[in-house]
Amino acid sequence: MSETAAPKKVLFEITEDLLDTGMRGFPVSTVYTSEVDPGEGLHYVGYPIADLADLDPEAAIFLLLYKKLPKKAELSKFKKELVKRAKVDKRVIKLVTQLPKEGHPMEWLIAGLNFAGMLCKSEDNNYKEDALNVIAQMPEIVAAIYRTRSGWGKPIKSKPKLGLMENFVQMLGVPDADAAKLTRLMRVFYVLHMDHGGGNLSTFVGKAVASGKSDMYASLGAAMAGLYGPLHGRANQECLEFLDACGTDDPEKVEAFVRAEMAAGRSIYGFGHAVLRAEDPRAGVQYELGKELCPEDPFYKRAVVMRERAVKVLKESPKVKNPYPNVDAVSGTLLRACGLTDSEYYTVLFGLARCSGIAAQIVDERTVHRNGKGVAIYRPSDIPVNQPHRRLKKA
Ligand code: NMX
Ligand code: MLT
Repeated sequence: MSETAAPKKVLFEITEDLLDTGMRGFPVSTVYTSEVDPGEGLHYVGYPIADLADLDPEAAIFLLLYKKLPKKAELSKFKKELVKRAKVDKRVIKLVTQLPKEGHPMEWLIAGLNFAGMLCKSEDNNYKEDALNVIAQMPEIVAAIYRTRSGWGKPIKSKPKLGLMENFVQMLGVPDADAAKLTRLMRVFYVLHMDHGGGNLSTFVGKAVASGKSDMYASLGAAMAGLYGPLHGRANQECLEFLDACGTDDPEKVEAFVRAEMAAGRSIYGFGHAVLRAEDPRAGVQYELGKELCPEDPFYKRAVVMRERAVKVLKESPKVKNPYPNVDAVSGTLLRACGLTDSEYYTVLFGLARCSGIAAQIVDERTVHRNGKGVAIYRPSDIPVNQPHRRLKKA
């Protein structure tokens, strides 16, 4: 260091006990799209998520991409931009509809993103172009996966002018569902699930892959492999199965069920968080939405009891740092009540929304950070231990 250079501020001290904790709390980068405050939860560009829940999904995408809420004319222009880009190469749809049924829908989504990359990505690895394209294309890809696997019939023609989630719901064509209710839910679900700071597993993975200058589609495919895990995005599927297994909304029985799950060493899905230390506001918004959409639904009643009793039981465990509901505590319940009864697809719906936030963060990291040069290739270090055959060369 030269004599005049100011000493660098120490942000965080890495002590030995923090190794192998999954980098819990290590600041590794800066992020412009969102923040997760341990007490107050998620904010998009400074706005509390609960205040944004009823926003048009397109306006929320605009917010994450351009860091401001769109004015009326800007939103209308942006919607047209997405409509123009909502073209999926027919071969992508054909390929995703031929995948093996044994695969999980998330495996299909990952394959779908990779197929779309092969056939739709920009020639010059333009992250911004590809971000807009993939955000506009994903509803059609996900709807095709959903319909094909569910045996509901051939993919339905896309009508992007309807709006991102309105079109998605019409392309799903869920038999016997109340389309208005499902659309209301999917609009809120999309906005809530788009982004969660830069440190969640899927976002971290997506940005890491993009830092090696892999393209947007491949980076999002990798990110979705991260989301697939039951401790991350697949907790919404696990949580519905958990409520199903619970089988009651009797508070004493729910509590006994949670205790038995804990005693068996199983996770209490939909509860806990690596950063949050209070109830996730995204859960709060969904519990409220349940009062409007499905107050008498048996799973909803169970989830409401769980909100109190699971917290009570988890609070008794000294190792659990956050006993409160997270984003997955009730999302599957609402999806089920609105006609999407197969929980296997819930993580794909999470991914549909999350890709837009990850894409926005990748655009920032690749084109804005370090004065436009982009964040350097991710390359943390580790400490070698128990490697007995290691011989240091003497100088
Ligand atoms: N059920 C059972 N055990 C838990 C729970 C829970 N809900 N939450 C934390 N623990 C355990 C955790 O496994 C760890 O045990 P050990 O020391 O034996 O490894 C201990 O308590 C301390 O964990 P924390 O520091 O409180 O939480 P951590 O940051 O490690 O993990 C989660 C965060 C979210 C992975 C964890 O709370 C969890 O497994 N929750 C259930 C799964 C879930 O709902 N995931 C969704 C998260 C949101 N998302 O969509 O990504
Ligand atoms: C998320 O939305 O990604 C989850 O809450 C997990 C996280 O932030 O670690």
